[in-house]
Amino acid sequence: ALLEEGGPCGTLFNVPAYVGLTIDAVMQETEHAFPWIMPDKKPLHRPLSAAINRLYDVYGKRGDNENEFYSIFKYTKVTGIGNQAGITRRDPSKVLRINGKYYVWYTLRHTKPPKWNNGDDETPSSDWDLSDIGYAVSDDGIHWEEKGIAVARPPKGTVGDRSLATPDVMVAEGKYYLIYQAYTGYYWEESTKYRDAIIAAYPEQDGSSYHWDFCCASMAWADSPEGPWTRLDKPVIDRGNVHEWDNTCIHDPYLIKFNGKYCLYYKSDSHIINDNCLKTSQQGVAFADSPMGPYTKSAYNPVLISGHETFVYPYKDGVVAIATFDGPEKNTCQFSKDGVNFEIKGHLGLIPTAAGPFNPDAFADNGDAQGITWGMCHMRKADGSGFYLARFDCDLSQKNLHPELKKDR
Ligand code: AAL
Repeated sequence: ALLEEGGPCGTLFNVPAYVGLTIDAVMQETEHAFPWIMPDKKPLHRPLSAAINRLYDVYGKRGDNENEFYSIFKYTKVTGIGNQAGITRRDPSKVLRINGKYYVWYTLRHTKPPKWNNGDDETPSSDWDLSDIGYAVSDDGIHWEEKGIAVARPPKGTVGDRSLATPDVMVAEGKYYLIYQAYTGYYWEESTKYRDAIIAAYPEQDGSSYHWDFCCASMAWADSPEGPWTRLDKPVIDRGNVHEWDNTCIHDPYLIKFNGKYCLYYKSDSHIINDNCLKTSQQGVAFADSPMGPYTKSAYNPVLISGHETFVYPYKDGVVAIATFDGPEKNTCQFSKDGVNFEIKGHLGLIPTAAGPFNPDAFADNGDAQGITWGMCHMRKADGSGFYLARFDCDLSQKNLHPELKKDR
């Protein structure tokens, strides 16, 4: 029964432990979170272990149940954009509420089955190849109606002609913006050229591990969430040069407004080792004064040394980033006052993969963001043929909940 929904772990990426569990099993699994109760003062009359010292010095009386940076996660099957043979839906955007309805955008692929890294004009080379940006609406976040394609791939010869994937959405200055990974060229030809340039610059390092998922992020804008969308057909943020930490890709672009700036968080990795680069998934941020950029990468990048897909939200007067399943700080909830320097505040388990939270104040920039209580994420199909969307619920919010969030509880 445990293998009913999820398949065995893939070989391509680390995948979270719950991939092999049914959604129901994951819900049971995550419903246990025991609080701790302890005396006020550290005992001085007996020897204390390192762990007991940490309990008093680092964690204190505050149990995880009262920690705003801690939550369990529950998972719920959804209708309309859930598990469906032959269709992949993955990497959902944040969820928006517009005129009383929830909207989500995601990678939508309805093609022949992928041949990993070996596709052709009609056969995808990965689960997110030959995709477009789809979207769906819902009254309750559980029953969704797929409305179809929001942004389709452009004609050949244009940035993003091979695949558009992994979108996020922003509302700013009276317009809607979608940002997404844009893959260009047959077999990601452009990417291969770029990979070869890295190999040529570092001949002494093992080029065989350079992966092929090279892309930039591009954008489209619209006056309404229903479109029509106007694609920019050019990068709004591009990979770094061969010597930089983000020399492979701009993945998982995610937009918030913070401290007066449009902030674009993204994941990258380098596959080269030098003073700027290490081989693991990392995340950086870029800032702009206008929604469509230009986005200037922070000189401090990377700002997170762990996590796979970006999972950030404004919180109080700062920004929370959740590091999922890669790197030394995996499974942590981190907080930053300036959006750049993050500190670990909580440890999490069974974190949603590729989460797109319902984030009512993602763009409010009022120094009092309320956090999140649910969102959408993706799950792997049991037969490994693709992914589908599910809902997660959590409590990563202030006690005094945002009216929008309160309504949802
Ligand atoms: C995801 C994301 C990006 C990658 C691929 C599709 O989970 O990290 O979007 O390119 O996998």
